Amino acid sequence: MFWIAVFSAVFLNAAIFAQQADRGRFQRRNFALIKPGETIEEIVRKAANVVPSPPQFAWQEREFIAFAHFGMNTFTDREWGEGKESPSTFNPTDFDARQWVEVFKEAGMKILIVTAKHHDGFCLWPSRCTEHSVKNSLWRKGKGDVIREVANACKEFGLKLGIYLSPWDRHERTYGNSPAYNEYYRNQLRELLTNYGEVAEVWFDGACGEGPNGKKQVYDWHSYYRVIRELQPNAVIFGMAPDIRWVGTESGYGRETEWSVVPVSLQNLDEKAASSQPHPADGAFAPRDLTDEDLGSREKIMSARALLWYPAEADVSIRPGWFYHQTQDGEVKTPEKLVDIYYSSVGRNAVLLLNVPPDRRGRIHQNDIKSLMGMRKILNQTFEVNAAEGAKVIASSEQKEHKASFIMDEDKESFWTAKEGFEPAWLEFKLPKEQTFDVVLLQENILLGQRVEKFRLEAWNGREWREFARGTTIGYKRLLRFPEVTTKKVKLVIKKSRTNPTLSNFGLFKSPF
Ligand code: FUL
Repeated sequence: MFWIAVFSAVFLNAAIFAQQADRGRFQRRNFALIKPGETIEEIVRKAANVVPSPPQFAWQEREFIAFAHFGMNTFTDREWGEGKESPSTFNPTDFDARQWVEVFKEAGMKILIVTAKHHDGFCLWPSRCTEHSVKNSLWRKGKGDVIREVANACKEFGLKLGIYLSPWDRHERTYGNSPAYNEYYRNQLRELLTNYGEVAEVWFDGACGEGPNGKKQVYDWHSYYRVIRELQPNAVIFGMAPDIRWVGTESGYGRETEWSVVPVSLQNLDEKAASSQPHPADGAFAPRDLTDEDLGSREKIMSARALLWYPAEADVSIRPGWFYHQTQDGEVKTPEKLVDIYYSSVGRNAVLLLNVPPDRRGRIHQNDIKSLMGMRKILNQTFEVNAAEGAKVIASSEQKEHKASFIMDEDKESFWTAKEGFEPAWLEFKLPKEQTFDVVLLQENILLGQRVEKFRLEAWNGREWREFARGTTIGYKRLLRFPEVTTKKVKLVIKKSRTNPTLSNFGLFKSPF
């Protein structure tokens, strides 16, 4: 089914904090305000120094997230339920959350987001707010709690828990009576964010199929954010929310040029107010069009009043539907397709949210497991050996505390940066011996901001440098694929950057194909 992006009332958070990475010299923040009359150079410089908040950074580093659509629709064979379904219809025959989480862990996923409530309003936990939940089902004689079992399994296997709580509710009778439903929704959030330990992500879906003559609920998003900030201060909020933005498709494919810093419009906030509160801009920014091909170029930020670190999450299902349907057992995406999606999401500065819907037993189907494991195997084979390991690195310019050699060391936090004003910058990697590769990995140190706008890669063929790949943005992670290259020397030329570029990681890999 499709996400209906109704972003009219999205307001954005902008936490203020100092970045350790910069030894406290600057107060770096995940937003910047633009004053009237600022030049494009000043705006570009500001954009280059906007950084993720600590929860946004932690989320980005997790890279690959599992989504589990499970609920009433699993048993009615639908994608959108009506809300009139009897709770007794929900009856998994062999429910096993440990099996889900074990599979997701093996696949390399770091968070599991589960549909606590989908649009039909049926709750997978025994909510005190409604009778429409597992407590009135036959499953575990009404004593079951899917969220509890999933949360426990996540704890056991070391995954973080995420919650999808659909704002659109086709069962709840207060829906459409705005204040009453807002209260209902907040109470449900409270239950989920209090009783199940740490929650790493809350997923706000924008879908509503009520149509022009349907119920009109005005969501009080700000009050929802307040509940989340209070109860789970380290959680990120996705979608109709301040922290994480929808990439704009449900295909798993992100943009070639993906800026994590995007313009947002400003609503009643001044710099002083922003600097004095922990979540100053929850409710202060309203984003513009978030599905455009170009969101963050110089042209786009030029006329912005405010800029925000607002990174992309790419959601996609392993099957045609979001929920399990037996008829789709033969349509599970192949390992090769999933690998292509990985390169086009994680490899393009987004986080991948892959939906793998449990079946009517309450388990992950063997076909899905096969594809996931196939994907993992290809990725492991590809990224096992970095052909650039041991390379000697020289740079057109480097800072004393951030030398070119730091790119190749084991320390994840160390990085290279050029001196300011020394663009275009280049880096030369002298490999210990001749190597053959067809994948390159690049990572900027986003704790200082996202900066690179254009780069190319060249290989030395014994006589001259030959270009073999090029790109625009890098961001947290950029992966590029190209026909095999064999060489002893590789050069990265950063043709354009918003300010002195950084690089924290570089890799050359050979895919198994
Ligand atoms: C959409 C929903 O309508 C779908 O059912 C699904 O949950 C998807 C992830 O988001 O907006």
